[in-house]
This record gives sequence, structure tokens and C-alpha cells, in this order.
Amino acid sequence: MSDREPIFVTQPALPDLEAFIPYLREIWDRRMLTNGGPVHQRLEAALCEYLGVEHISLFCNGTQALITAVQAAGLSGEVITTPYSFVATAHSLLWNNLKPVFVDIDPDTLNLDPARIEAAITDKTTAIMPVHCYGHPCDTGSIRQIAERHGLKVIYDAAHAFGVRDEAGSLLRHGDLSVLSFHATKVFSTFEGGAIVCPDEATKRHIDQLKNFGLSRDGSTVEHLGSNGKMSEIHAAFGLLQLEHLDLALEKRRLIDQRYRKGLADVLGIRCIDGVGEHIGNQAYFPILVEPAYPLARDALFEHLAAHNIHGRRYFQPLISSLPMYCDAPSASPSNLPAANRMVEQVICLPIYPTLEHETVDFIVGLIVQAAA
Ligand code: T4K
Repeated sequence: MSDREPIFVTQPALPDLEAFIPYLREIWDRRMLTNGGPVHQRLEAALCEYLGVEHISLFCNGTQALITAVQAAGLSGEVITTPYSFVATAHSLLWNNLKPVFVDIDPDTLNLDPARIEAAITDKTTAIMPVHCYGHPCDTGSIRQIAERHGLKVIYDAAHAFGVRDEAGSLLRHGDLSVLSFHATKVFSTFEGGAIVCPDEATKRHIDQLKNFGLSRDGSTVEHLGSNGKMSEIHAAFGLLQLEHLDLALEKRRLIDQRYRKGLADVLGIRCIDGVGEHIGNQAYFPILVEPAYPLARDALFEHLAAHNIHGRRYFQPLISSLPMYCDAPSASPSNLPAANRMVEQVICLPIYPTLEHETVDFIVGLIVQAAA
């Protein structure tokens, strides 16, 4: 075992603790701790401006935001989704009594393959739930055309896609709704948190109601089967503080991403991944694919890195479609999902976070290069 400090796949970027104190004092003085208080409202406004979107509803986490987004969309029957994601994606459908129908991914982007969606549409299909996996944009144009042709809703799991922009603006404007995660491991974090990006004020009001038990606006009655998905004032305050430092954090991620790409460019059998089209990414993850041309198998390289205290992650293994509550569906069969099953055996997400030293990136690249020599 190496005597280097362990390096994990990510590490939250924490601003100076002293800078958080005035936010805490403000909350203490006001004694308004949650239920859409003023700090919460400030964060909603600040995020709309930062992300370039019109309406946003904050949540206690991304999973509850996904569940509520699906509920708000009023879906029934079947929803087409990807097996190559964190389990919360499909869970949000099961929680709404919907049947996930898995469609294979594009091996170049690891996102839902639009060319395979139409074959999976039946008379029960009501929506598509793609994921901007690792923050890399889906083929939003093709997905929109398919949805329009078949009268389907589109809910993007944009948990990884905070701040990602395509040629026309925020990636989050695509689809009927987009859902973000602000978990500690994400580019922008509120410790735990999430949000739904909504197209209009009426949808936002409905979602705000659903995350607040379904209470009517004046609180006198309950109009919907709501849950409690609210974000507290402390979490919102941490978000406001984080936003002050976000551009610098993203720039540091960009430099690390470039350094990895440059260092790994000529390593036979190591492939770096990106989304489709011109876009500005957020470098949330740094996935590599260990292909057959590389002399070590993926797990052997993973263990080699771990022996040097470099702890990547094999996101998203196991595939959702292989999990006990999903594997019996016909669409979950490996023969229906050859690319997802192949890619999940090849992927390693390498460490990336703003305070990761360039010297450590070079060390990781060196390990991968030397193991190939
Ligand atoms: N949709 C998608 C596509 C998602 O990826 C996720 C979540 C969701 C929906 C649901 O959103 P949330 O409900 O979570 O808001 C993590 C996260 O728990 C999860 O948020 C995330 N995706 C998923 C991809 O990864 P783990 O099992 O990797 O977490 P953990 O604890 O192993 O952390 C990874 C590394 O990060 C650790 O080795 C050390 C470091 N770390 C972690 C935490 C929590 C820290 O340094 N500090 C920390 O506080 O799941």
C-alpha cells in the first residue's frame, strides 16, 4: 500500500468557515428556519440568474425532487429511461407507480441513445426520462423530436448537469422539467439538496405545493398528495455562499480535466468521454473507459490505482437494470442493453475536484501510462 494520502473520487469545495457565520447569525436572529424563508427565496433567485433559467423550486435532495417532478408531470403507464445512471433515476418512477422501460445508451456519450427510443414506445408510454450522465449533454434535439412525434413528456435527470450550457443557453431549459442534485459530491452543493427547473410560474407553484404536503397556498386545506421536500434556511445559506466561489471552482475543474485529457491522449485503450455538440461542461466527473486494447482489464487498473491510494469509482456499476427490483422486466435483459452492459464493465471515474493538486493528476496519469508500458 502506498504511503500517499488517500485520494477519493471527489471532495466538497468548502468556503472559509468564517464566511458562513454571518449567514448563520441572520438565520438565528430571524428564527425562521425553514418553510420557504427569505434565504431560500434568495437562493432561488440567485440560481435562476446564475443558471439562466426562469423558475426553480428548491428541494431537500435530488431524489425527492425527481419523485416530485414525475408526480407533477402527471404520468401513467410506462416511462423510457436509461439503465446507466444512479439508482435514484429509476426509483423516482417506481415511487410514482410507473414502469421503467430501459433503452440502451450511446457508447460514445453513455447517454440514452435516441436511435433506440422509438422501438421501445408502446401505447402505454407517457414520458422519456433521460440523464445528462456525468454532466455530458444528451442529444436533446433528437429526444425533443421523438417526444413531439409521440406526444410524450420529457423529464431530464440533470443531477450532474449544474451550469452546463449548450450553444443556445442553459442545458436545463430542455424538456418539460429538469432536476438537479446539490448533494455534497456535486459541483454545486448545499450539503444535501436539489431543485426542479420549471418552465412557468404555474408549474412552479404546483411543485412548491407538492413539496409542502400538498397544502393550499393559505394553508387552510390540503389539495394534493404532497410530501415534505423543502430545503431548510441553513442549506440554502450554504448554497448562496457556495455560489460566490463557484466560477473559480469550475475553472479549477476545467484545468484538471484538460490535464487528464492531455496526459491520457496517447494511451492506447484509454478513452475519455464527452457529450454531443458544442457545449460548456462543468467537469463534474472524469470518466475513462478501459478498452480491450489496454493491457490491463478495468478492475485490474482500478486495483492498481487503489494500491497507490487513488480511489476512483466504477459509477454506475451495478447497472440499474441488474438490480433486484428492476431485473425481471423484459427491457432489463442484457441482450436489450448491450452497450450499457459493456460500458459499465469498462468505466472508472477518476478523482476530480477543485482542490485536487496538479501533481496528483500527473501521478494518476503516470500510473495509468506506466501500467500500459
Ligand atoms: N440522479 C443521478 C443521476 C444521481 O447521480 C443522483 C445522485 C441522484 C439522481 C440523486 O440525487 P441526491 O438525492 O443524492 O441529491 C453519491 C451520492 O450520494 C449521490 O448523490 C450521487 N448521485 C451518486 C452518484 O454518488 P456515493 O455512494 O458515491 O457517495 P460516497 O459517500 O461514497 O461519496 C463518494 C466520495 O466522495 C467518498 O469517497 C468521499 C467523498 N465525500 C463524500 C461525501 C458524502 C466527501 O469527501 N464528503 C462527503 O460529504 O453516492
